Amino acid sequence: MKVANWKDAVIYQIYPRSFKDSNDDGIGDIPGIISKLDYLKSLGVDIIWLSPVYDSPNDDNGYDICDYQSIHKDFGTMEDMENLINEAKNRGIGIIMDLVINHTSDEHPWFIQSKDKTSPYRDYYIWQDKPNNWTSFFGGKAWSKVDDSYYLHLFSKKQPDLNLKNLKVIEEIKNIMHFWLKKGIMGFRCDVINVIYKTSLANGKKRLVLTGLEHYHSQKGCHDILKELRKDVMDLYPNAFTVGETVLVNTKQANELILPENKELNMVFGFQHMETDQINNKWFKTKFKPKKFMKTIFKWQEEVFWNANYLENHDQPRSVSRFGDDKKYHSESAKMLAVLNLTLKGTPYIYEGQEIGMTNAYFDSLEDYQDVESKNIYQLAKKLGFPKWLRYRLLRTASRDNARQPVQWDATFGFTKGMSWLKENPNKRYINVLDNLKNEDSILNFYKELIKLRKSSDILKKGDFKRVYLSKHVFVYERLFEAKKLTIILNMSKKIHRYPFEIDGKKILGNYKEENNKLRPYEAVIISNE
Ligand code: TEU
Ligand code: CA
Repeated sequence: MKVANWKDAVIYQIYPRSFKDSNDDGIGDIPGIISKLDYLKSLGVDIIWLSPVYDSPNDDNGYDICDYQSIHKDFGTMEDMENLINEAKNRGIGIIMDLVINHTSDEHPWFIQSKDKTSPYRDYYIWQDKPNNWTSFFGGKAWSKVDDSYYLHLFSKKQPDLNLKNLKVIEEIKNIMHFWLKKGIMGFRCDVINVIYKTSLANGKKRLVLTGLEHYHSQKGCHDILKELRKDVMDLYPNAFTVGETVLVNTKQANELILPENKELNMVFGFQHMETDQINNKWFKTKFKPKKFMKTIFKWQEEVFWNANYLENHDQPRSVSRFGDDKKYHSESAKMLAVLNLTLKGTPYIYEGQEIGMTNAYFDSLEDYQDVESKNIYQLAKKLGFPKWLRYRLLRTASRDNARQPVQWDATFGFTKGMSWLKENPNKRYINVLDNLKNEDSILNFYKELIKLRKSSDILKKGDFKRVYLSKHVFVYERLFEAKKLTIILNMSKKIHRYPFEIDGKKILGNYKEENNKLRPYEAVIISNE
């Protein structure tokens, strides 16, 4: 069956470790994913973004790769992977995989050999006699010592940065991309792709986080590499595409990476909307302000050539807990966020479990957290003298484990019959796929209805975006295509609000006009002018 192209598709992210376990070892795996392909098809998924399944010591749950052309035994075999690609294709579902080329695992044979100063692999990585003052995304210094040398790692010390100035490394990357594209995948989600090129290793300007950023953020050398990978690899495969994960980019920098005439990436995940409820960095969360959030989303809709629209992923807290209300208005706010996610201009991305309104973890013990970033930050906070209550707050509000609890398939759990690698959420009793499938008014069935609407609508797939109204809690925007128009009204609060103005048209979703022009808490309405 034909797969939708990336501009018309609805894309679903699978974090394989937490999706579905087929052999009860407590870890999600590829046969587990295959067993859920019909579920994904019925949801309306066109393309799956599969987070890393390659061989890895799992210091960063697979984002530390030690063999790019392999499958980690926890996830299955290469045959399983080929089977997944084919079974998905038989259902008209494409697959993109994670391309992690900023760094490898320190257990990759390249790095092991590079520790020898005379090895031809020495300058596959970035070695110096002494460190500069750069700091890591995961807190602490960005350099670690081996013998009498230091190597750069922008992430964990077990994720040494590759040297993308080395043409041999570029050739290795091309081979990796060809290897997977030849197996029939549709492309790549490119991990931290705008920090891969370090123009200089000079000391950076002192920053609270990411000292050194100005030497590697969105550099010209990065653009040159992306143009080369596009020309020498991606363009050889029809319908193949790339979506870049691009930290700290503004709309101008996003466009430089995705404008068709630049021939680099097809789209990028920006973070600016994800940074509206924090002070300086993700660990210092502030109270969510819908207006600040939506102002950023409107700006990206108006200024960026084509958006990759997402509200959560394996690194971010759950959107219903963060931007909605996972207590009193759980269903209403999850549905309102679904309307936002699926009516914006650009390709919508849904993260596993978002379609049933899975919530943050709310772990009550430190031992429950598994994420390397969270553990590093907790220890750094302890070293800095943060009181225990504050250290816990950092984790409860911002740990990536909030997004990594296994998918709740039924009220008993349904993910595994073994001991899950990460503690499941007790709210699985009432937030789970099976109950959602049975309840026609569920969040899951609302997603199905919305995805069907989106895929049948040229206005939503191709139409222009126009902001109409932005207030403290109520937001109105239009999607326009030829003479057709959809007006989307969102109440992003617990309060009841009046409609900001009369809107003529036919309600195609929501309860417009049946409540004498009132918007109920977390009400979302779509009105058509046809
Ligand atoms: O994340 C990039 C990154 O900067 C993350 O630290 C993210 O911005 C932050 O956690 C937001 O809360 C990518 C992958 O998505 C992440 O899972 C990896 O840990 C990281 O790169 C290193 O590969
Ligand atoms: Ca398993």
